[in-house]
Amino acid sequence: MRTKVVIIGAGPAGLLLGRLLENEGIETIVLERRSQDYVLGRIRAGVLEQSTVELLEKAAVSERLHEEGLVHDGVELCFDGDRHRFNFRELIGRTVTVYGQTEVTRDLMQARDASGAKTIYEAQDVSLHDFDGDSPKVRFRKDGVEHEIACDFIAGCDGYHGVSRASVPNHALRTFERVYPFGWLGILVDCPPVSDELIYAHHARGFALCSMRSPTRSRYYVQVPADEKVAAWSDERFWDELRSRLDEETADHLVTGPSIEKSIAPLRSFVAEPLRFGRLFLAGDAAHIVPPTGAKGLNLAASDVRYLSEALIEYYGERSSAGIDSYSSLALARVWKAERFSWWMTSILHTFPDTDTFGRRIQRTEFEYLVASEAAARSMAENYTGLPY
Ligand code: RFL
Ligand code: PHB
Repeated sequence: MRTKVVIIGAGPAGLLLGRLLENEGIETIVLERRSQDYVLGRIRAGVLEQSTVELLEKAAVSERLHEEGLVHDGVELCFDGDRHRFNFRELIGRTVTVYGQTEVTRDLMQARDASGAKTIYEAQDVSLHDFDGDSPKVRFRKDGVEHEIACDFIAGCDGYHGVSRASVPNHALRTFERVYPFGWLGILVDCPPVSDELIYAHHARGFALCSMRSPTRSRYYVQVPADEKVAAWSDERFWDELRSRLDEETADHLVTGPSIEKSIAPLRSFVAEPLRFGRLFLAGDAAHIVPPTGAKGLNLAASDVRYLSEALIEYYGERSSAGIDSYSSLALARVWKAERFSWWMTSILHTFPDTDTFGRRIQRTEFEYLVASEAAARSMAENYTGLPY
């Protein structure tokens, strides 16, 4: 087999890159370790920056997003029961859209199938070869048969645990990491959301988030210790804990029901540099992780893909390497700003085992400053809705 770009991973990064390249006539093959149903079964992100929506429009996969996505003008922060709304539209004239990652993935998969572009699911033992030279290759096994694809470039879009970053020699990679001593226990329920907008809550018992997927489906999270087990959390225990961390009015309005999904996600900040090694590029979670507090993970995957697709389109259209040469530095500049924002949101909203009384007062003062200062609120709004490219 031969193609122009082999894309490893059929998550949002890989599928969106494939779509943007296919639209320009650049042939790709996507290799995915899991089945299509498994990929669609993962409940993950929910908030799209305005620039991510614009990129999905450009990729011509935004029809259902515009029909079903919920445009949110702002979010609320709640600190020890004191709730305040931040109106992004008023502050900076931008909004976010609530539309599940599962739906983004489904739209991209359907568009890819309709275009006839090749996706190989359940590709086992994917391995990357010769990306430091001019003729990279990717090998894999499917239904017991070994295959090899020769290509011009490999795009490693295979997430944090993927094979792409692991194939880069250690000495060529610099990594930066912070692991937080807690995770998020999340549940999905077929109940109307407690509020029209997201509520991020700080409480002495820990962080909580009220989010949603649609007017009839809610997503809620509570901060739990890193070693917590899902089995220890009955639905009833979850609802009691969530209520205890919210302001009274919100707690009273909470509509509860049986969970249809319940899982714990660990929190981590991570960046690998650079994002290019010869003819291999890393994009999305394969290259960096943010704690979900800033709702940036999926948006950063889209941001990398925007830079990378433009670079590859320039390479094939104009035979110029300028774009691919600057991909890593351009993408990383935006990645680090989202890392900073996600770290900051995490640090003001969670309780840390080693936070003393001074630290809690500083967290409280951050909240009061945001409420009192339009400049501070605008800064948060600008970061939450997505920094300009
Ligand atoms: P993905 O989605 O992990 O996709 C990678 C794909 O690669 C496949 N793969 C392989 N394929 C072939 N060979 C191998 N050896 C392979 N190894 C792996 C995997 O099966 C998978 O299909 O990475 P991608 O595309 O970079 O997308 C990143 C996003 O998924 C991620 O950043 C977000 O989900 C993070 N995130 C959020 N981001 C937001 O922007 N807004 C949010 O509101 C938000 N909320 C969240 C989140 C992540 C969460 N969890 C579970 C970590 C909430 C949570 C709870
Ligand atoms: C979600 O709905 O899953 C969600 C929303 C906002 C976040 C993280 C997750 O910051």
